[in-house]
Amino acid sequence: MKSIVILISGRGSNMEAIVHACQQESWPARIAAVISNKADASGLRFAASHGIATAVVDHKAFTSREAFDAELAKVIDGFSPDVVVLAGFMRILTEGFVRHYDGRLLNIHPSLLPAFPGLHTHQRAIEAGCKLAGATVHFVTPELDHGPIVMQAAVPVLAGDTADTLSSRVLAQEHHIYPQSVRWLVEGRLSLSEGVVQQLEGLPQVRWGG
Ligand code: NHR
Ligand code: GAR
Repeated sequence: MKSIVILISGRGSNMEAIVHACQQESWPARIAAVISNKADASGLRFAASHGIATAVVDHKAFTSREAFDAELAKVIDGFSPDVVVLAGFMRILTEGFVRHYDGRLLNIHPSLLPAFPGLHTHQRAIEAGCKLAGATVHFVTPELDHGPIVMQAAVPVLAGDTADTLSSRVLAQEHHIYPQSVRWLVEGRLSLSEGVVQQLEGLPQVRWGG
């Protein structure tokens, strides 16, 4: 049985999708803990109500990113995870932290990387006149939103879209591709070898949400 720790900062709908898929599809894994950098993250209530351990490591209580990351890693490692999942986690992580979880740390980013790394992706995609938007699951590397890509989902950008309408279309796809990717990682069907994604043949790597 593998252990998964999920990091959130807010609503945690991707975390919920992973918790449900893990239970309903009987993954060889359990969600050992949900950890937030914000005490008021609403996702913590969902986790607690599902009997999952929760913890808060408030970044504002630390004077440096290194000190925050060191405490965060200590709390995470208390759950001995095989896999660590960033699900709407909003703090940039230091190189030391990322290297400690090499090959075990996944993120979902709400754009078709390498387009639009960083924040405000939906507004930027609309302003750029993109006809396609989407989400990307990737292994986390020190360079923000530049890690090896595992899976992408694409959706159309429709006339009249706002950042809100586009983000909810993308989010619905995130809830498919993120649990799928985490499942492959805990099942050993997906791994990272010297910075390159190794994936068993036949696993879909793209999804269309049009
Ligand atoms: N850390 C590393 N080293 N590499 C990545 O690829 C990371 C990462 C940490 C988080 C998620 C990412 C996203 O999917 C992620 C990927 C936060 C920011 C950010 O600017 C940017 C990208 C992501 C997460 N955070 C501000 C900061 O100063 C705070 C913003 C806020 O609190 O609202 O850390 O988009
Ligand atoms: C998701 O769209 C996720 O891709 C994005 O924030 C949302 C979190 O929703 N992540 C980032 O922007 C990371 N910087 P959720 O809390 O409901 O999963």
